[in-house]
Amino acid sequence: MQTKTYNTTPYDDQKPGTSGLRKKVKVFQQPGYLENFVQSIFNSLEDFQGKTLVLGGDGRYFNRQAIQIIIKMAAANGFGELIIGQGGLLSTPAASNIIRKYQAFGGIVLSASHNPGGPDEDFGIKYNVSNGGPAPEKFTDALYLNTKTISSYQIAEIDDVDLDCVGELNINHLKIRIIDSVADYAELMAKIFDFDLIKQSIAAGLINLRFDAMHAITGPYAKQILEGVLGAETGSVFNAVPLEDFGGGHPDPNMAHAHELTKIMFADNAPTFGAASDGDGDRNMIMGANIFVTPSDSLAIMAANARSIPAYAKGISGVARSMPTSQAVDRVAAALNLPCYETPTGWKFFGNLLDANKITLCGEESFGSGSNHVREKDGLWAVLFWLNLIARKRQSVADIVHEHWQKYGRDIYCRHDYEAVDLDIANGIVDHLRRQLSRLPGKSWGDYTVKYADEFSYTDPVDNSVSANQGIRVGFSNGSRIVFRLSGTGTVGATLRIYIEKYEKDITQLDQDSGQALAELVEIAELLCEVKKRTGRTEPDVVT
Ligand code: VG1
Ligand code: CO
Repeated sequence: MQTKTYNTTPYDDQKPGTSGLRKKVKVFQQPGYLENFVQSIFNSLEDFQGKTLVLGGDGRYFNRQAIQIIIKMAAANGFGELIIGQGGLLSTPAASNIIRKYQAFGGIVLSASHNPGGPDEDFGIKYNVSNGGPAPEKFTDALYLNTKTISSYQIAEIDDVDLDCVGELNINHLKIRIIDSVADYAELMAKIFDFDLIKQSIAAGLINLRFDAMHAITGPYAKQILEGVLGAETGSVFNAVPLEDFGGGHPDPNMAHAHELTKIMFADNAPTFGAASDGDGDRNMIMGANIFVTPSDSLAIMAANARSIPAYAKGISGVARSMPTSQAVDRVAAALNLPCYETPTGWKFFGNLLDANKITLCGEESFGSGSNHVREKDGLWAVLFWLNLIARKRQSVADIVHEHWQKYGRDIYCRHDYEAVDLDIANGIVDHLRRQLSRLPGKSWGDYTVKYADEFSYTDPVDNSVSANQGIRVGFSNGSRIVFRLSGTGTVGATLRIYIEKYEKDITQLDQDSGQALAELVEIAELLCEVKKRTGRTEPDVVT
């Protein structure tokens, strides 16, 4: 195999964010841009010669071209085997599973997740390590340094690989395997959940489900598992064909973007269960007839009921949530006497805790939950968890949620996102918040008295690495909390996220409207951060 070395010069904007490098497709299409980043990944790795690399993506625009380039670069850099999802497709959790199952050295996952796709939209790339999880910060920091000094990259002069045919191909010392994207994942799910029970409940009409794949990667996975294996009616999974531009939509499973599902679930005679997943299949939204389950509640309910699921029947070792996620799961952990960890935003921070078996379940407010079965969050897994739970409890989603609130109280929650904010203004908001921190404790607005105000810093309990500046927290003496942080996944300007929660334990007040319940805290948030004043906007772009 001939390989060619190309000279290149660094791009200065290749710093990985919360989940890899995300940029507009046009940025990735600049000469050498993708190649620089991929070569910098390889330059940050050691001892991978002859080893296996997993490759797959969410199928968005530029996925196929990028995969062909990466195949040639991996070949030139000396990998011994490439395992690639058919058509270049692998959901993020499926890629994590393949890395673990076939004991690969690592994997490259091509995805910009919930961001829109198409020639003028977003593309993304990230590296996952041998435990199947996103590379830790230590690695992404080293990778970024490499992108700043790169001077050449290597390409093997081989033909494009036919990605559509499952099979094996040998080119000199390199083996390329194109595998069925769904099979291994479906097998894993069947080991975790009681498929027979779910199947019976669907057949008996106890569960009548709709799944919105949002024209993204979970389409084929959900079709095969929910309709094929579990017997849901044909058409239960809709928007099931992955499209390069997600049909022009925003593949983010929340009520703002999954309109079609939301309409179905809030109609008269709504199905009993509704769910959606995102661009790369790691997020989930859970709904019942006329009810939406917040992701923070979903995590808490899963933790409280884990023993109902075969894989967790013997109990769980602990739980973790990202810092902005509501404290609902903390209450369950306290009641069950389980360790509970608070990590920075992003799945990479759960990896060590899972590997060390300090936790079994974890989740984020951003519609992500998962367990020790892989090292990514997993949308369809969460859906199957709920289906298994409903089948076991023989209760509606609404009843499960209400019963949980009765027992633990309710953490009323919402997130406000201000997108594409001018970078200087956004940084000014964060500086303004920082400057107030020391003066806030003791300050009151109505019933809300500030108990603590700080900037979250995390020390990993396994390797003691420290991640500072992970968001600003303002906690009140009544348990309410406001968190501010800038997104690390956007591609235009800055996105300010404001997370608001209030704890309600009065059982006569559990059903209040969250907008009304949180209105006062929303006002306090504005007094603190001045986002409306400083941007001239009147409301957030997205409320979830
Ligand atoms: C967002 C979410 C975060 C999630 C990340 C990746 O990050 O808030 O919880 O882990 O996306 O999810 P940020 O930095 O924009 O807030 V995905 O589904 O985009 O891989
Ligand atoms: Co995602």
